[in-house]
Amino acid sequence: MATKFNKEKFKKEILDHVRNFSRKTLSDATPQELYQAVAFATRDILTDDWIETQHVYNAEAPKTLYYLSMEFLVGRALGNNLLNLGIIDQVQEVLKELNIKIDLSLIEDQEPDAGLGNGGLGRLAACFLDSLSTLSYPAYGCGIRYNYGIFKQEIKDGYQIEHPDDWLANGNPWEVKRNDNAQEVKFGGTVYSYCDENGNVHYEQKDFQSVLAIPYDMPILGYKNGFVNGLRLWDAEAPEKFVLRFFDQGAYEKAVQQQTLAKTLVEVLYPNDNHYQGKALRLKQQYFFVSATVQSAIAKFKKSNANIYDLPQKVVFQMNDTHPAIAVAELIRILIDEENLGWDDAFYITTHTCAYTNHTIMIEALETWPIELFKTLLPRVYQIIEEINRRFCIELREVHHMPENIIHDMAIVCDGQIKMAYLAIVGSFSVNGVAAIHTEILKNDLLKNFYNIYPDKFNNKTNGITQRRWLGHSNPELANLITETIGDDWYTDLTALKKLTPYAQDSAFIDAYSKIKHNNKLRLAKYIKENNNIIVNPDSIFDVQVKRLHEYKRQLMNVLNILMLYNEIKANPNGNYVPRTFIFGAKAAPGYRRAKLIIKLINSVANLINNDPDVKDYITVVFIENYCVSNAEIIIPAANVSEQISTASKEASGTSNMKFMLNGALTIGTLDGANIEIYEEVGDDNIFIFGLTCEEVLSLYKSGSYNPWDIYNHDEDINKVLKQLINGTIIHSASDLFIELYESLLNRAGDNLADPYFILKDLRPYHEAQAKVAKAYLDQKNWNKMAIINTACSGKFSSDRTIKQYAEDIWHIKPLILPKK
Ligand code: 26Q
Repeated sequence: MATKFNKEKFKKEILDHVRNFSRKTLSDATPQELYQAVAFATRDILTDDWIETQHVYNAEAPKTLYYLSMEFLVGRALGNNLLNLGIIDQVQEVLKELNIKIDLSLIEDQEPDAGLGNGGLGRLAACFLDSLSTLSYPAYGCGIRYNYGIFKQEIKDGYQIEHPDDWLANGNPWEVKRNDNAQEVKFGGTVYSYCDENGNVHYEQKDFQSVLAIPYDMPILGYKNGFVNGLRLWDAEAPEKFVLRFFDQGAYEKAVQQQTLAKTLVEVLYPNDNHYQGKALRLKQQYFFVSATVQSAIAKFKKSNANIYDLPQKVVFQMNDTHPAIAVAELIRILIDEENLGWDDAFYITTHTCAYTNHTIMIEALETWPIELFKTLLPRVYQIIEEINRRFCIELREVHHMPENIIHDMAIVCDGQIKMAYLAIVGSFSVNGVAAIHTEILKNDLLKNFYNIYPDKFNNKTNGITQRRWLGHSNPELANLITETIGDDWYTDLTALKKLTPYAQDSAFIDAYSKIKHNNKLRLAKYIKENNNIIVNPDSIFDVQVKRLHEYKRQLMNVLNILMLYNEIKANPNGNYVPRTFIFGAKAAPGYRRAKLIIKLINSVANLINNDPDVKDYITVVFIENYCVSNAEIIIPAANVSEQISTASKEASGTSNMKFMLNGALTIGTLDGANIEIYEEVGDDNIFIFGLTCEEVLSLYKSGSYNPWDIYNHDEDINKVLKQLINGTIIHSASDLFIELYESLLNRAGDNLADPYFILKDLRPYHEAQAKVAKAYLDQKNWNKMAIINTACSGKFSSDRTIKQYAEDIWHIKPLILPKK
């Protein structure tokens, strides 16, 4: 059912677009103008598929998933769309025949990333959309059309500087505005209740401010199946713009307020990752897109269904973390206030329609909102949350016979705060974690009280990634080699990679595989030369840690190990060392001071090492600016070593670990998140595991018996490195710059434990594991075998597998069959 490609039509569209939109001939068009032209021509092709998919939707009215997420970190669309349409070669021919001199990949580089997410959670949502369409499941992604996505990072004098990400500056060729589906969302005001003649109580919100939610749909294509779902991103507009013309003071003021609200609402993505900040605007954003989505889902449902009680058979809302958890209360509100249902029916329908995914056990990431703020902003929704809580506490007392102290701990509304995770659990029929160990920690630790009363709600869905983008698109040479060797089934069934296992013993295959890795390293070396002006040795180990900067991810431990290595070489400059390039990429939340200081430390250590003639042949340190989806596509295929070194229990799953594995990097990692499942797939011989286990970490927290000074006093090498943080070794002129980091590793401060992430505790085992990595790399043939085994064993980590599990176990949705063309 692959889309028909009409070469002459495609050519004409490119020429017409350049002519009509840029008033130019092709030879004068800039690369950006060429991108726009190719994107519009491509959009024209997929539009027919999109319309057709919509027709089937309308005819069949299948059960539909609404994936609610504050973040969709999609990245670029052009290359991915060409891949999924199966027309890359044809488009390349067209460019050639049109005498266009620049490469398709350079045209693709003109597209700004759709960076509407921070990291793992947002990228997971994007991979899920790709899998949903490839598997033909009826689904919408629902989120916010931020005017500014995740900030652009510049490194200046070693420090992170943030710049706004004006991703819509040149327009967005992929989106379609849908005025006909606009929704009104109401904020503030007062709730009045009145009794009708039958004695039923009704509620009405008055004196509110309203915002118009306008959807923009972006097409999400399945892989060569003609299936197109929509990513629906809501923009905000002020209603009744005309009111501004009136002189009535009250109306004028209100109109201005509404304008301001609409303008600020969707302005920018909050750049926090795994850290909660209780800002009123964030809560407004959450309610805005959730209310618009729930309203439009119900309106659509009612078009083809007469009975509102059938909602759970036709609609499922998956809440991506607690950020959209307000959906629970909003759905109850609509069912009661607008559909005139009683509480019990509204609650039953809601708790059979909503499902919740937890992505973190980090206490500082758990969302709670002050009652006062909530009540002022969303008075009716607050009443409903209070009522959910009141009834829940009664259930705990009367049905589950819970003691009062436990009821207090489990209450949704308590001590002036609303706990969104508890609201999500009580309001959902499914609660899932994102890797096996993470789900176990939820059940036995963080959410154990809830697990005790609702054991059947809890389930695991180990994360996955889409092989279309993370191998097919980002590593085309390896994709081709694999297809030549075992066929192309892997595009839609990643477990087919298992067939590569025997080729790990095949010299010709090993050579071809390692040649491709080398080419990918050259491609990254070129990127680094252009962006950092650093020349890296492509024969050195490319050792990569790319992810958000967070203390629990322990980039600091990586740096301390580099300093230990540096000291070893300085002490014995004539020794034999395996050359290594340490590559970092990481954005820090703009308000996270310590994370930003760690970026400065990495850059300062890079400066020290890259300019030291004693060591620069053995170690190079590179910090790649502005880590994002599009440079991840260059970085990951070039890696030999994948750094997955979080404090055990802290990384819910991780997903870059899977991307690296797929592309043949060996993991050095802790037994945390999905690393454990990677370990199970590849076995002991093909991974470097070190450090504390989850159990050990959790029991050290409980006993409080960890004292980093023991390590400081007994391990000379670690002692030396710590002193170097504060004695001017790293920056001669500013020896006190990193005192904060030194202190955080050794001394407690207020509520903060000393070395809360066990960096010093795991540093020696990490250093030893790194020595094993170096030794293993010397045997290139065996290293390549291990790399091939990693690729061959990565089948489990396709988001296709994850999505099938969600669809079958939680959502109960079925693939839609499109008519044959
Ligand atoms: C919350 C409130 C206010 C402002 C921001 C936030 C906020 C935003 C983003 C809180 C958390 C996040 C992101 C969390 C996240 O990315 N978690 C990651 O999810 C991945 C997908 O499941 C996992 O693989 C990672 O382990 C997990 O860290």
